[in-house]
Amino acid sequence: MQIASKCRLFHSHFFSIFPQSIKPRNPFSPKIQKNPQFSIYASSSRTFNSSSSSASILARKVLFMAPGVEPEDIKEDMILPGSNIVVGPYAGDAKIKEVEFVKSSNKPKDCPKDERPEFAMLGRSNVGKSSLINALVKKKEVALTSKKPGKTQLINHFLVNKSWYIVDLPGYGFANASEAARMDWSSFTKGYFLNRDTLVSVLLLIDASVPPQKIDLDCANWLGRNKIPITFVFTKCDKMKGGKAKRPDQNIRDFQELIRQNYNHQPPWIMTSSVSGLGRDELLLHMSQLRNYWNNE
Ligand SMILES: Nc1nc2c(ncn2[C@@H]2O[C@H](COP(=O)(O)OP(=O)(O)O)[C@@H](O)[C@H]2O)c(=O)[nH]1
Ligand SMILES: [Mg+2]
Repeated sequence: MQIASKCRLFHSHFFSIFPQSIKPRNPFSPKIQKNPQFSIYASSSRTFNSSSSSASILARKVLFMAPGVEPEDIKEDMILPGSNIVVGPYAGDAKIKEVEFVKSSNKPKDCPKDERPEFAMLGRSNVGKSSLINALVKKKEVALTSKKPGKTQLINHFLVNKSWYIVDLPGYGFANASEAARMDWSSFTKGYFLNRDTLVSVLLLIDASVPPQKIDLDCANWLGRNKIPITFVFTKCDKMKGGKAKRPDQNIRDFQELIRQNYNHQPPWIMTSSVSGLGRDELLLHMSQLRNYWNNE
């Protein structure tokens, strides 16, 4: 199959990210409510209806259906802890054995052209992107040296197990960047998203230690409108601030609530911490099933 049409097919099957036209009426099936890991989402439920058809409609709306899984087949132990992600038959071979830095590109058209699938890491400056990449690959030497905010505009490709890429994109929302630097980010990075046929999913990193930020919501909505598949990766979930600041789980709930206003189906989301290792293996498993499905289609 041509890569571009493969890309469209894949996206339309597993990333239902069209702007919401109907609000989900029924919240959560009994199974989902029983899962303690799922309580972060379930706690915002309003009414309750246990009929199996509405449970399956619900499952379609709030859970991320893995490739090869039907809503009626879902059991609670198929949902990855700290996420809404269902694990299906394509999951496997998630381990990272080797990573090599391939290249830095300063234009989308200079990116590698070998058609291997890739995941792009995106987020606000200071969201914990470099830390997460290091935690995923467990290799300090791959670490990106911290770049001067707003100055370096590079797309960095890392080849994993000689078969797929992690792509580090420039951060956005630099506090001190000039308007010109910010505009530069948008045309540069938007060009990458709109033209990269081998992009399996954007991992949009969201700092769970702070309340929802407009710039993150704007970014998520732009990606949704352009039908770019997205996985929300909440970072710094270990941070339990005292005092008035909200805890990560509350910030995540608030973020979900805002996202739900614009998305018909909930995109996949997962909680992580680069400090405690929370969510690392789960995120790699999620990536493995998307990638394996991609490779097998
Ligand atoms: N508590 C906590 N701090 C983190 C975590 N990830 C990153 N940080 C801190 O957040 C700051 C920014 O991290 P960095 O990875 O450089 O962010 P980047 O600008 O997105 O690449 C650093 O001080 C990190 O130590 C995390 O999971 N938990
Ligand atoms: Mg960084």
